[in-house]
Amino acid sequence: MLELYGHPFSSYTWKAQIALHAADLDYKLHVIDPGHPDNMAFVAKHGGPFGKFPVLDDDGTVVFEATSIIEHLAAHHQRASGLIPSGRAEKLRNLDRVFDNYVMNVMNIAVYEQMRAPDAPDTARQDEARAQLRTVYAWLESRADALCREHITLVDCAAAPSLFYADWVEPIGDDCPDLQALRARLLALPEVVKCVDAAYPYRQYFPLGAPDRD
Ligand SMILES: N[C@@H](CCC(=O)N[C@@H](CS)C(=O)NCC(=O)O)C(=O)O
Repeated sequence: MLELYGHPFSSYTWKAQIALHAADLDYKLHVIDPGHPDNMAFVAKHGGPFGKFPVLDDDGTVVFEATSIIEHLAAHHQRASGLIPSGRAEKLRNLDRVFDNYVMNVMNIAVYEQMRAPDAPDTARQDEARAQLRTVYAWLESRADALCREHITLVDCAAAPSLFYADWVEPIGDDCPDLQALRARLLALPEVVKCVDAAYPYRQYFPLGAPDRD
């Protein structure tokens, strides 16, 4: 049994979960919260220099970083090999970096700032993150129509949680219809719907306030 350490509301946990769902691999989710100190200790020990999740335990092989988890699944589980098809691997890995570094992590700047100082966040910092999101949305707009068209790949695993949450922080504007449509295609995938549904009870905790949609 594959063991995944993470949280149902965590964007990077979704990324690994979507890959597991797409490959139809059974796994147990060990939730990271104060009610499960053993799980927190496992992640502190195995989640890289900053003890982050998700972390995968595959029969004793322990992997952190969502992308590395997907690389591990694709390399070691036949049913997951389609997540990184060899003919398109370089392009997919490049777009995976774009979604992590320029969508997910930029969106998180605004979120973490709100968590750091809920009553007096640095709004200039948050506005800057929102402006960066608008820039990356414009860059993605010309590439979005080609994405999420066949079976699920590494890029879809990254794009779904990135765009789900980034749109809550800075809505994708009507000047980016193909990106809006990509987000809708991703959120309609059963593999993603499972994550959205499992995260629903936690929406009230979204630091910037969750919109009444999705
Ligand atoms: N680069 C990491 C990022 C993981 C990450 O930021 N995880 C968040 C949850 S979505 C986390 O561990 N937050 C708790 C913490 O930073 O202590 C990955 O791709 O897995």
